[in-house]
Amino acid sequence: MFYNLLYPLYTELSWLNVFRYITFRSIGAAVTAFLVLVVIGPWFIAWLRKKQIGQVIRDDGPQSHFSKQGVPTMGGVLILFAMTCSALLWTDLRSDLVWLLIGISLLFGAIGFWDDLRKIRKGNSRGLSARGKLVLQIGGASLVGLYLLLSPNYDGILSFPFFKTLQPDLGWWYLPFAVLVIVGASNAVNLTDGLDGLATGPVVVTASTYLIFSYVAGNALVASYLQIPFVQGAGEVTVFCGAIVGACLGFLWFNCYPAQIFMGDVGSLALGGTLGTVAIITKQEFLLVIVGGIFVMEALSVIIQVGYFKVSGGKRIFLMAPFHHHFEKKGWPETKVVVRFWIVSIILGLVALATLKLR
Ligand code: 57M
Repeated sequence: MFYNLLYPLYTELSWLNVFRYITFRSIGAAVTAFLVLVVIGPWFIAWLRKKQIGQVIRDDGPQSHFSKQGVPTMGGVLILFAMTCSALLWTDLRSDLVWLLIGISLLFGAIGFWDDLRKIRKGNSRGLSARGKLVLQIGGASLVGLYLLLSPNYDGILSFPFFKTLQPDLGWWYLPFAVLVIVGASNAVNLTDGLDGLATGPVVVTASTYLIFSYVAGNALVASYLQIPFVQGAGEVTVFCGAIVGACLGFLWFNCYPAQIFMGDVGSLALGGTLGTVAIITKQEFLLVIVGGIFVMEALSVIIQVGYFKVSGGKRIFLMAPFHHHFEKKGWPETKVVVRFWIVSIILGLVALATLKLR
């Protein structure tokens, strides 16, 4: 909005020219989202407590989690509010990519909201059926993939980190691939969100990495020099990533150990789906496997655990899946698991950035 309303006035007030710059607007989006979270957070947490919108703790989980019963949840509502307000203020509202990101974040957020509400109403940790959630997610992700593939500026060509000449064109097969990336990312973040701040930290790292990649992808000269696909209008994705980073840093202010609030499925499904969509829009899908390695590792640990459990007649590879629970069961304190996962996430973010030069 600022770009659309204030920048055109720079002929009258020259300093308004600053709203033209992606970097300035990305920082503005991050700071705005952060402040919205930090200012409204205490009030929102108190309101959730008053309404008894608290986490139901499963009885088969780690013993250390039982004390978390009743911690306010659905903090993702505030994350989405801050992200959306900040994006509407700081992005170019004529950008279809911005509306695509706002749409997918609110749609996946609504799926998670419905799931969280059912858990709270039923007083147990079983919300929407896994199948029901999956169908809704696939539907939403398909709409995003269809829109992009029907856009003149978009194609089904895949790019790979490290291999600049490997650029297969999937054609319409890109649609199921895009759905896999968006739905996979959404559920992987959902599985990761099982310790205080555990998902929030890697989301900040991932969004920060894509903030840089989308900035580069949106600049034809730099994209060509670094041999990554040029994406018309990706600069507005940069500003949106700034809003994600700011909102999640603000949420982490309250979600760090001992958490005063959990994001709920409304937050984890939305953030994962949005990051998956950012990866698709910027044509850096495989980069998500690198920078989002924590999410990949957590999801894989569940797949391996459940698969081995079935084929081995009840044996387990990990003490408990997802992977973070394995370390809890080994006796690591929750904060040690979380900070070490953050450290790995930051290293993976640096490796992802290094692929810009290693081509
Ligand atoms: C998403 N949700 C947390 C909170 C958060 C197939 C199976 C692997 C599914 C998986 C599962 O149920 N996943 C659901 C993870 C839950 O967090 C809520 O959910 C939202 C995110 N979706 O925002 O609202 C619990 O996580 C803890 N938490 C924190 N701090 C936070 O900031 O401490 C969350 C956020 C919260 C709180 O305790 O209640 C979750 O863990 O459910 N199942 C599991 O992850 C279970 N694993 C398991 O069953 N493993 C089996 C098989 C199936 C693989 C095995 O290893 O043999 C574990 N989770 C729980 N109990 N709660 C272990 C059992």
